[in-house]
Amino acid sequence: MPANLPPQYFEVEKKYREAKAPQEKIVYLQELLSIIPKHKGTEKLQAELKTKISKLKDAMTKQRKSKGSGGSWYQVEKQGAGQIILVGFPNSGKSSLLNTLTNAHADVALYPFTTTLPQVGMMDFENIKIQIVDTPPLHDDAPAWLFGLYRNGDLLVIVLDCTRDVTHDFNVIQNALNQKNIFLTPHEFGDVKDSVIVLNKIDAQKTKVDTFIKAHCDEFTIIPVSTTNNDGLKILKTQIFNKLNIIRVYTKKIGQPIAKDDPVVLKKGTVLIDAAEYIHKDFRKNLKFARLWNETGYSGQRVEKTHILADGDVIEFHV
Ligand SMILES: Nc1nc2c(ncn2[C@@H]2O[C@H](COP(=O)(O)OP(=O)(O)O)[C@@H](O)[C@H]2O)c(=O)[nH]1
Ligand SMILES: [Mg+2]
Repeated sequence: MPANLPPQYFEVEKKYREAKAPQEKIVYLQELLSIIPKHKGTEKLQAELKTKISKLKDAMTKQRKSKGSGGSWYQVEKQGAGQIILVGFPNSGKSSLLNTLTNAHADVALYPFTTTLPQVGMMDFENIKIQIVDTPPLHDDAPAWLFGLYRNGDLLVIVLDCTRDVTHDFNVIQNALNQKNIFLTPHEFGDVKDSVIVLNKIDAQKTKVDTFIKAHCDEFTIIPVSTTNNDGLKILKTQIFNKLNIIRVYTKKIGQPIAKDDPVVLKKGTVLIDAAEYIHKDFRKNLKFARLWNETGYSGQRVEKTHILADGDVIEFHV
């Protein structure tokens, strides 16, 4: 056991040991993983936790298959180029946002707690699709699986209601997340969860949102929107894409023209040889060279296997 684990680790570990339901155990194990400082000395422990998580998940899948139901536990399988989780209080406009950004038809209501289960839609962004997950509201009795959903998502979109005190609401949300070891800003313990803050209902603004923006704009990406008149939604879509830290790479067949319609989605920072292997597992071994086209200066030049790819790159593999 590495000696330098933070005290929180042991608190959460205790909860893990006491937890009975496998889904609850998974939540605590994921929390432990996020708390562990990431360095060589903790690699073994990280691997052990990951194994425990996957064993529990396997057991749950088997149980679901044999019993036909997994109990009141919800997780959303990832689809598309990234998974966005909407986070917020009742009535902040999460379901409205899901419906406007995607083809989903989630219930929207004047009264809170309309959404009790995660609802999913796919958002078109240029030539890719991004998954948006609407969630039950965050409140004192929010179920443990809700935090599992937050933790597992690629990006949290925190939806605040401009007709309320957004500074207060944001602080409450941030505290609730911190208590579950989900941190939106750099912190001594735990990883940082990527986020975007949406100031919804900007059409009906009652409180001063300027103060909030001034106080938080250095640390956060903040986007005022209205699902009623669609203000800000285009900017929101672009920011969601930017925050996902992904790139779209296109492959071109030798002798064929460039077609930029069906990209491969990769993590920002991916190098050519890893992209090659992702596209075809034999390419790592067989790749002789590759040529690159893009809008920032390449027009078919040969590039190194360690070349870092960028959004919009077109590659021609020679094997
Ligand atoms: N004025 C205004 N009202 C909105 C906006 N977005 C949502 N609403 C209203 O806010 C209420 C709650 O919306 P809903 O999407 O159900 O919120 P949820 O509980 O977070 O899912 C509904 O009455 C919506 O019509 C907006 O941009 N402007
Ligand atoms: Mg809702």
